[in-house]
Amino acid sequence: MILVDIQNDFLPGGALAVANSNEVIPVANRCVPEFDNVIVTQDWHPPNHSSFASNHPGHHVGDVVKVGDVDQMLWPDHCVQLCEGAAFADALEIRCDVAIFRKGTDPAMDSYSGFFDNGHKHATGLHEYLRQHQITRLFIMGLATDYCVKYTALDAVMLNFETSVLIDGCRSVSQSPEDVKDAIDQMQAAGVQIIHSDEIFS
Ligand code: VGL
Ligand code: ZN
Repeated sequence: MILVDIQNDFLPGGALAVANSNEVIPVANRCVPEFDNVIVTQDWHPPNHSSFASNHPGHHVGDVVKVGDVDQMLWPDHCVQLCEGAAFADALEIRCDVAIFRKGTDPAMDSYSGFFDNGHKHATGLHEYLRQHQITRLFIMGLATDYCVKYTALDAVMLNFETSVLIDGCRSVSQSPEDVKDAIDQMQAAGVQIIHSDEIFS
């Protein structure tokens, strides 16, 4: 199971708060004991990261700029390396030896997916880790449905993993139902199974 970015800055009160995101924590805590392998991704940006609007004078949060040849949505400063906002949610019950894959560490390139940066140039090591552990089936949940969950799930099916997203364990940045449906449709069209976490208890 892959828990995507369940970090303080994405929780209510955080720098990039996702509405109702705290509700994913009990879902994660209920599911985690069912899996032999639990992996977490961690958004982990340097202070000069190119996804921060503060690093683009004259631009604002929500603007889209070109960084190299990649479109970059601008965000508030969030998940800065070693800061409290980048820490995992206190209430998240994960073992201290859980496998952590950090992403967004290159100042010049954002990384929504837990597998690759947005330019698909650098791998985080997650694919290699899954191969080494002979894992072929993935269950993904976390934050946010329309960004890091979506891109992680899309890369997972592209890499031929049998991939399910536990949708009740996800919350989205966008509060527009059309945007959420669009993210879900994109995942399903690519071959991601969208399921409820209850379906893993059988
Ligand atoms: C995320 C925006 C910026 C996410 C991370 O975890 O979905 N979204 N950085
Ligand atoms: Zn980020």
